[in-house]
Amino acid sequence: MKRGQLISLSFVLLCCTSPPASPPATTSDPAPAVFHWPVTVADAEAFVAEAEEQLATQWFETGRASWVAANFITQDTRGIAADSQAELVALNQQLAAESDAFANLELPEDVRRKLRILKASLSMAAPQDSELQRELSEITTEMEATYATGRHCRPDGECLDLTAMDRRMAESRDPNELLDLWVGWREVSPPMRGQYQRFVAIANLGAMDLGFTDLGELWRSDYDMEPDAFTAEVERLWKQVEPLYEALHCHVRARLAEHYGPDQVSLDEPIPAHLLGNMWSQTWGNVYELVGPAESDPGYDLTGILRDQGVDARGMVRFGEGFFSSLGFAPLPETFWQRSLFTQPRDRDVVCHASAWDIDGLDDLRIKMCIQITGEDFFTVHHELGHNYYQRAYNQQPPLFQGSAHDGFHEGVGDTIALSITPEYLVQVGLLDELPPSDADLGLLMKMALDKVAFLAFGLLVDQWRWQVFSGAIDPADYNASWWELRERYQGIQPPVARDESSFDPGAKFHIPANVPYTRYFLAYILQFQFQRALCEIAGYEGPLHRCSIYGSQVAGERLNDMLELGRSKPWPDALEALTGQREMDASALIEYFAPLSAWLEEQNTGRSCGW
Ligand code: X8Z
Ligand code: ZN
Repeated sequence: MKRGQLISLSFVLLCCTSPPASPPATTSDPAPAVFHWPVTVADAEAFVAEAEEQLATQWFETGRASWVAANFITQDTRGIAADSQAELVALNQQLAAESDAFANLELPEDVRRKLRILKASLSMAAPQDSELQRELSEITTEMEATYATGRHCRPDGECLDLTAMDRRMAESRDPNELLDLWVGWREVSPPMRGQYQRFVAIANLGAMDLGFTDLGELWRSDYDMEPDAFTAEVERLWKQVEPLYEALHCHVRARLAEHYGPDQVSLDEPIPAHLLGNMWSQTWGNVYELVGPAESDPGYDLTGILRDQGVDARGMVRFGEGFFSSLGFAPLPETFWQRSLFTQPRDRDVVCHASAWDIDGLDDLRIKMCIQITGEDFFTVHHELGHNYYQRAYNQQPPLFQGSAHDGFHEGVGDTIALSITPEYLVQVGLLDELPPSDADLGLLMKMALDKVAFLAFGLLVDQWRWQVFSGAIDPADYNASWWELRERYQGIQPPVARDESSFDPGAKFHIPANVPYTRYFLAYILQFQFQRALCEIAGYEGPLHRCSIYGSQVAGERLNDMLELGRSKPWPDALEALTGQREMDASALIEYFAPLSAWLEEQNTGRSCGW
């Protein structure tokens, strides 16, 4: 989502999905709407129709400018993108303010819903002052460019970008090298600290102009419920999964302590953040070989298979497309293959963080990703394609309903499909010769838990931090300390070296400089198991949830499409019900999926002292 990533309407943007848009119909007129008092239902309908046309035009423009800026990072492309984003912010803000004129009218439900979306789906708001709008756009485009062009030069003189550092973090087991990479990447973010503080101040003013207390409340207002109820909902879901997270943490810490020794990992302290195989310790699958059950190895390694078979970046995307086709979705348009970026260019900087784009609100779909030939990126390719297929499924909706039921749905679709990448599926598509023995299940489940269960704590805490930053509960003088308090409280990790306020470690994670809300991923990591359980039932699968693949099930594809094509035309519980029959988000499918592993972890952890 690009077009909206830094911008406002979140349906436009979903980190990684771009704002929908239609090709420009007419040149829009930014002059404020004038209504005669008293306003009527017909005025409201006309206002919404005009707003949709103006927004669609601007999304299209800003989408193209942002695409070019992310694919060719230069001073000029940045300036052009910032100009265009400032225009979009101004338009959003103006329309959202004007929509207040209809607040007291009895309106048809779809009009009322569109007016609400106009206000609450901004990921960034700006006051109605063109200087401040421009400043806000410049800050966000510059922070994102700083992140995307960051480099770290190692003691041996070699300079690495984030893609290369990610790879080394995944593969290296040398604590000194890991520490150098971990500290080195965090040198990219101190220059963002002042910019971020200013960003918060301006964006909060914009949110207040719209009647919210701060930007965090605006973000929490886009879930078809009161913002406080949403906060409680997130907490409820976390409580469902917290015991499983703690059990996994306990086991992983014990095994890392065996490998690295008590000098590096202490059994009653948080785990040092550089030892978990990921720059942000957000997924731990890369340390599988250090912590997996010795007696139950999965017997295959997807990275090795892809490399042995000579599958390249495009080939990985073709596998993803093939999966969706097997469910009955139409193939991706030819322009997708022509316009997407699949590999990191050697001669220029691009924003490598993976994203999916919808440029025209019809079928100009693209992904932008510096694909590495790894099992991890095979999953991320499916994640991105999930955004594109969702975007296409709702392209018949009017512009303000082109978006997901809520942002966690957008993030969860591709991941749901990727849950079907089971050994059976890999055999079916010729990536694996024979099925591993069924006693390999524990190993497969552990690998999955290291990515999916470990992520939950990180997925939660990023916005716990931002919500408090936006509300003022966290003072700018404590940005870094408060970040590490939350990292310790939720994830049970600690920085490998002392950190202080000369650093700005939150800025070393893409979604902070790019201003992409993060609770969506926490929700997606729960929803994807709920979606998968429903799809497996629909496909007629019987057996343990973790062995189910819906590959080839057209009936499952149809039901998935029923949910996707609704876009955001209905409250999200309606969309959830269309697929699962349930109206509440619920982690019981995730718990069921990992049940065999939970039992094993409980045995392993007997006699260990867990917690931190
Ligand atoms: O940012 C992403 C996607 C694009 S929406 C690659 N993800 C989060 C992250 O990388 O931090 C997917 C999982 C979490
Ligand atoms: Zn995504």
